[in-house]
Amino acid sequence: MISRIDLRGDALPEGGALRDLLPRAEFDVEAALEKVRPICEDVRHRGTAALIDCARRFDGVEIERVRVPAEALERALAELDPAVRAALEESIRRARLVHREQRRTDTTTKVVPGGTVTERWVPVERVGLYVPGGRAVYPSSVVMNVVPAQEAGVEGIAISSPPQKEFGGLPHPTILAACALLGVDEVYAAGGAQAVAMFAYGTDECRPVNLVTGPGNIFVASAKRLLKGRIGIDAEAGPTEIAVLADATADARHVAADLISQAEHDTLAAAVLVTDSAELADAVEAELKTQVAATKHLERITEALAGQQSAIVLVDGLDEGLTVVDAYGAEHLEIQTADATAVAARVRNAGAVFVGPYAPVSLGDYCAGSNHVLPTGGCACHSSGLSVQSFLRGIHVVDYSRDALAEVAHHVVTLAEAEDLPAHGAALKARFDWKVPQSK
Ligand code: HSO
Ligand code: ZN
Repeated sequence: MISRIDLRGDALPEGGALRDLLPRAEFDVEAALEKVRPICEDVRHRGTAALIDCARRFDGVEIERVRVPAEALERALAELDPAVRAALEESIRRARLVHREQRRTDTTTKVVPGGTVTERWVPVERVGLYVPGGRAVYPSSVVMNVVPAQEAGVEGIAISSPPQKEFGGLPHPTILAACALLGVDEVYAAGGAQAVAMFAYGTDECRPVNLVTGPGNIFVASAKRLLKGRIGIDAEAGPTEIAVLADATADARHVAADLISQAEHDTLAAAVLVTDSAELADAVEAELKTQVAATKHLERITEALAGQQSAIVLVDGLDEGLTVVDAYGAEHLEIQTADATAVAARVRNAGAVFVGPYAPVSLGDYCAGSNHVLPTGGCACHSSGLSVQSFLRGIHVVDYSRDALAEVAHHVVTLAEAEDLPAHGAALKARFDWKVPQSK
């Protein structure tokens, strides 16, 4: 049901070699580019007409317009199950608490008397947030994209989610209700690569955006790669991952339930247990068998756990366990060990860390206050999840007086000459009667 990788005994290989031993899903974004390119070109040239054709071709539904009318948003909110509304409201409230604290204040550094550099944090003007549809209907992802954008002060927020045949060509009603709850009224029924192209190039209905964020399938990731530069992107999100670092003190029932929880997303989802306890490994495997049998999405979960991307990794001790989880760089990492807080503090690479027995990944998916749009595929080694920071740019504002410039002019001229760029130096000399001021 789940494979084992036994790293006990010999010393662990270094960095890249260790990473190659660890399981990972194949997610070939490059290979999808050839399919995605003509779709994006079509949207670029034919706009809404192309999106309507895509809806017919990929979503099996006839639509007349892509923009979701205001009445549909209002209706979805009015018809939203009150318990779901209350849960979404709590999710939003907690996410706001955390993301509000991430706001940056401008800083001004006095480099010399009369010479300052200010870093001014300015929100991106207009963003397009992608929310998957189809098998994955995630109103929680609306929350996780919109809240940081709003807290960053973004003024133009547009959301796109695939049109659903079942709902007359509109995105899923719970997604529409979540948009309405968050006060987002610009919503489009477009999915996949075509949605990213709509955001990048704009159409008669949708003005182009500066930045596209949010998870999606391989075609969304591929379109992001193709259009990056014209638009900013957060990440090329791949299938979701959970790694659990556990020792003999962990409860096998919890560990198994958490591995299954993320395997539920996708047949390519990764569930990895890293442990120094062979007894725990056996107990978790036994638990997986019983618990999986009782799940609703049995086939998907079974395939994800049996896939090459999932495994139980046996290590000699917690230090080695930490080396392994750092090499893996999981999207989500749970620490289920004695003194979990201290162990968690030593983690270097993870999208988000969940500490101890009462912080399962599912909590973070919905209601911890943390963000659930996180780096996958090992990108946690160099990138962070979505935050207020994702929607801001830090602009350096340079302000020097004549005296402050005179003081450093000779260094600028020297460096300009060293780079064979004398016109750079001349720009300074022009301000001082074509002479380099002598330093005091
Ligand atoms: N675990 C997913 C997010 C999610 N889970 C949405 C449930 N709904 C990726 O972090
Ligand atoms: Zn999840």
